[in-house]
Amino acid sequence: MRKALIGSILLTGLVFAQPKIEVKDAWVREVPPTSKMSAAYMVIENKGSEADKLIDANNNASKITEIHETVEGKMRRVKALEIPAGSKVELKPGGYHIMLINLNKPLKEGEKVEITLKFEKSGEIKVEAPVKKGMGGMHHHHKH
Ligand SMILES: [Cu+2]
Repeated sequence: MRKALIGSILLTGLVFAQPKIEVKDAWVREVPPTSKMSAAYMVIENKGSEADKLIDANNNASKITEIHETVEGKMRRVKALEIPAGSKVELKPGGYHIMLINLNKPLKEGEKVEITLKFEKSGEIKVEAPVKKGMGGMHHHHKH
């Protein structure tokens, strides 16, 4: 409310403060046939003037989707991932990631996973993430 008010005064009422989310470079890690889990990585950029939060995710390759972060080699679930105004958050091996749990089938390079990200203010954003062979970070990833 206050932000909107200040914004409208500063911008002579033309623009209200709002987030503008863009997702790019999404990919999912290829996993061995025995693995029931994988992870998705991407860059989430907020080009808007207000922060937003990633609050949920879904995908068509696994039964469960969680937002995770890796701290000191261990993964833990996070409830929400803040995307501050005018900045970007990188989901990458060893850091934040979207965890795909109970895969419907093993993921092979060249396939695509459809991921739906749900933001608090921006709503749902769908991305197509190609499956790629991961580089590094794998070791951390499997130490659950
Ligand atoms: Cu994880």
